[in-house]
Amino acid sequence: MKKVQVAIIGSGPSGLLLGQLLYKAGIDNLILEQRSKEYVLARIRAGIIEQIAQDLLDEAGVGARMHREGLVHHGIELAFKGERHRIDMHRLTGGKSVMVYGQTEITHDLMDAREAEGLPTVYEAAHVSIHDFDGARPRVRYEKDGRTHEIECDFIAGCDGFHGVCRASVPAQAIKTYERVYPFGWLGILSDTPPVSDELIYTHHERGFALCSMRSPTRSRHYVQVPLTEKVEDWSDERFWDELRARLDPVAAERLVTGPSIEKSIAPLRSFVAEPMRFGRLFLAGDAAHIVPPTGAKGLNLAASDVRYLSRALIEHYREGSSAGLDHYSQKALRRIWKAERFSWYMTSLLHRFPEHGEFGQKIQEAELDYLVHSEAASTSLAENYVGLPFED
Ligand code: RFL
Ligand code: PHB
Repeated sequence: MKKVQVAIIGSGPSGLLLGQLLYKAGIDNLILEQRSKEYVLARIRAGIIEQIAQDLLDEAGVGARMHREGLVHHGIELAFKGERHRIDMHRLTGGKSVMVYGQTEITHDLMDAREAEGLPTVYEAAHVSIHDFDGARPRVRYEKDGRTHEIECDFIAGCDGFHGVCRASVPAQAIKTYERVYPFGWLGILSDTPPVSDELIYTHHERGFALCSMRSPTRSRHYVQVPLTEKVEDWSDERFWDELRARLDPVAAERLVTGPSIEKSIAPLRSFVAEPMRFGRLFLAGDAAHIVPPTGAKGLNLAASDVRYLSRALIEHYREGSSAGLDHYSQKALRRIWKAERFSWYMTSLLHRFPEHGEFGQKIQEAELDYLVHSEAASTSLAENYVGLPFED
């Protein structure tokens, strides 16, 4: 039977980044991915990278293109009651910033580095299943080209996202989950049009939330809040642009440049945490263990921070024979996760229209936004969470 030190399930950002960091430390690993490489690369998702995630990509040796092509952002804009207000994150956090660089590009860079080093990834691995992770010799089984393969490993890293097989393989009595499903989703489009502004605009409006984001000076990413009953087929590009324009402040609406969409999709919004994140020799990381609504731009960044804890713990285990890092992984990661869950829930509650909250709810949101942009203390709290809280270890 084939053997590997760490079997990684999933080639999203969590799995790829973990694989690269372990490889750099001399720990051999195999990635099993159920989809094709092209499918994984076609998914348009996150776009805001915190400093800690940037540092980790540098550590993994894949940060060069991000530093060349990414856009450094020092602030964000909050719009409500038809006016925009800037939150100067750089000043409020003593010099911190975030990077605008697409998850697709990060995935690309990590896949290229993995290929260049000749590290193994099995794409289109069907019926992946994990076994004996509560014992000393876990195994992973999958099918490929009509044959069944089995791999023995020391550890399994469950980096297979929210719908993956790893969390689902844990006995129900060993895991507790916490969840909030929001009564709306985000309809997003990608287009080769210049961004409305140099910085992201998060807009509160009685018609619903809107976000103007970007991938480059010539490529924009926009979102509008829609009810969960909406179907993407019912949204022509024109309808999308009209709805977005109706929610923007007059200056942004005037500046909005429209064009054909390259991608259009609806994502539901959810908060979710599974505790713990370790089951014997199985460790969950990223979306496999938790989901945040995208309003705080934290999903990908949390995945990176899990991988930082997990990679250090595995390296400590192999180098020093110590299990301390592995034993504390779940507790340390969850402490950070719950703070990002809180922030993402807060930003979602602040900026979206909740029909059941009525006009009173809308007035409270406007009062909170007014307080937020005029109070140094409240702005600082927002800024330090947005750029990413520091590690506490
Ligand atoms: P991923 O990226 O979901 O990758 C998991 C990988 O595992 C594979 N997989 C399996 N492989 C083998 N066997 C199985 N049984 C498997 N089951 C699944 C999947 O094919 C996939 O390749 O998780 P990871 O690596 O933890 O990364 C997390 C981030 O992708 C995620 O947090 C963010 O993208 C979340 N997210 C967003 N975050 C933001 O910060 N800003 C955003 O705008 C934003 N938009 C989004 C998002 C997530 C979305 N999802 C998950 C539906 C938009 C969407 C649509
Ligand atoms: C994005 O560019 O896709 C994006 C940016 C900020 C968010 C969510 C998504 O809060």
